[in-house]
Amino acid sequence: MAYENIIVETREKVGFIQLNRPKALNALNSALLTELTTALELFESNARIGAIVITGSEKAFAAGADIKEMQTLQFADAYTGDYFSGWERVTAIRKPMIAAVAGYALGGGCELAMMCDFIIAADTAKFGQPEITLGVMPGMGGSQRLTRFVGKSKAMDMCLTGRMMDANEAERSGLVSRVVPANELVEEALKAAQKIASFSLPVVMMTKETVKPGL
Ligand code: CO8
Repeated sequence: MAYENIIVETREKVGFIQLNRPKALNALNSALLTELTTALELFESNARIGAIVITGSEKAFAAGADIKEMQTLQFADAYTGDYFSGWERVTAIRKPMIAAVAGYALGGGCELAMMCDFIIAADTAKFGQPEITLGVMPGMGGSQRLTRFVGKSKAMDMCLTGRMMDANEAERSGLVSRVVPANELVEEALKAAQKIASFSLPVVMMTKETVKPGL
């Protein structure tokens, strides 16, 4: 498949996906979602791949669901058409996914990072659920995931004020597993993914499967 909104590469035993809509700060539109789920499912079915890294650009992992695509959407159409259901294909992936986040991870961008199994953040990362400032609410499970990861008080603070959390606060809060210098982000994420991919694939997959119900 020819991808227009993401870059897909194989690095040894790791599937590498870079979101690539730089002019829109990697805003997540339907075309990007279709490409992302296709690439993930191809890595899932490729026996040589043991782990997956998803990253964005230096400025933005993803600045959210695509506001321009959503702005004409009527509530009834979004609801009956199950507008966000495609994201369940991301959470259905059974191989480990690492989000390597630099810059903005906002709204749906923060949610995509949280759908991954862990987040490695650059020291430039900024996380937030600013939906409330647009008159909408987190729509892809983010309000529940964020609460499970950072606790009620901080999740309420983030979702109700729309403020951003920097990388250090995100690490203190348990949202990210580690913070690294921005220029080492992709290398560190790939290193972690290669390590995972060096282990027994069935055991890696079973480990992910058994950790998930605890979330
Ligand atoms: N969607 C579409 N385009 C975007 C988005 C986005 N989420 N974010 C940025 N862009 C575009 C801008 O429109 C701009 O394009 P153009 O040059 O054509 O005008 C380009 O990216 C660059 O953006 P800025 O000029 O704004 O860049 P700055 O560096 O000045 O600011 C920010 C960066 C702070 C990230 C700023 O762009 C911003 O605040 N973006 C919006 C962030 C946001 O609100 N995200 C949440 C979106 S809603 C969501 O994710 C889930 C909604 C669930 C709804 C459920 C109801 C159905």
